[in-house]
Amino acid sequence: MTVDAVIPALNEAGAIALVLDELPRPLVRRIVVCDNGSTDGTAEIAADHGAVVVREPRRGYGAACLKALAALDADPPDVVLFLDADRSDDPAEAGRILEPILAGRADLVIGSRTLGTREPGALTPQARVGNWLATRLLLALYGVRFTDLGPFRAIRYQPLLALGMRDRDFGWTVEMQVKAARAGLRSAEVPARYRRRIGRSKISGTLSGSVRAAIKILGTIAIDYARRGPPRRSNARRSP
Ligand SMILES: Nc1nc2c(ncn2[C@@H]2O[C@H](COP(=O)(O)OP(=O)(O)O)[C@@H](O)[C@H]2O)c(=O)[nH]1
Ligand SMILES: [Mg+2]
Repeated sequence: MTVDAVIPALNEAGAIALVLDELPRPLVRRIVVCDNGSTDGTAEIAADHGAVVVREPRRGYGAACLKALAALDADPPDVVLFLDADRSDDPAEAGRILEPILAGRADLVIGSRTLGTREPGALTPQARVGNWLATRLLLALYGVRFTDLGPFRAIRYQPLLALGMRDRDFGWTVEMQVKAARAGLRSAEVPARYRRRIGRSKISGTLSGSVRAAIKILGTIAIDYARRGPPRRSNARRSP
């Protein structure tokens, strides 16, 4: 199976080279970095370290992921691995994240920072509360058991396209989990370690970012459920 990696990046010049160098290359065919208007040379560094760089001038985590996925379309992989550009996720764990998919046991794998070890201060208290609340809602409303909405994740490419991902910012990760639950994809979680980021946080490290992310994440769940109601029971599958 071919695996391509997607890394959204906004001003991560201090971290992106390490992330790219630490990603186990035999596992990953291509790495697409979507630069979201960085002003610190992130795009140039990424290109120097072997990434295919695409640019999305409109800000937003989801917008960057969508642009990177569009770049895969001409020569699609079997699996897409997502991770952040700030070196919070440990690229050396890519093999563990991919394993349930490569073994044919899952379609979507979330690297769970709740199950893994967290460096003190890596996950802010507001992010932990938000994740807890969102994953409780996913269980109550969709019958799927997740412990995190973490960015380090892998998903089979064709089922991902079929989900019709749309969110252009902080709702991206939860949208994928909600739509995967509805589509009956087999989901799995593996523990993922989480470190303090290099550089400055743009989302959970600021009050406005946290509030906007919380509203967007909970709103994504609420709007989906209000529009489409409970998922069909036969779709509530889980990997063994
Ligand atoms: N906030 C934000 N992050 C982006 C954007 N585009 C890409 N990113 C990347 O998304 C990842 C997560 O952002 P980060 O600031 O680490 O959020 P945090 O982990 O909640 O502190 C990083 O790799 C950013 O570089 C964007 O438009 N806005
Ligand atoms: Mg981060």
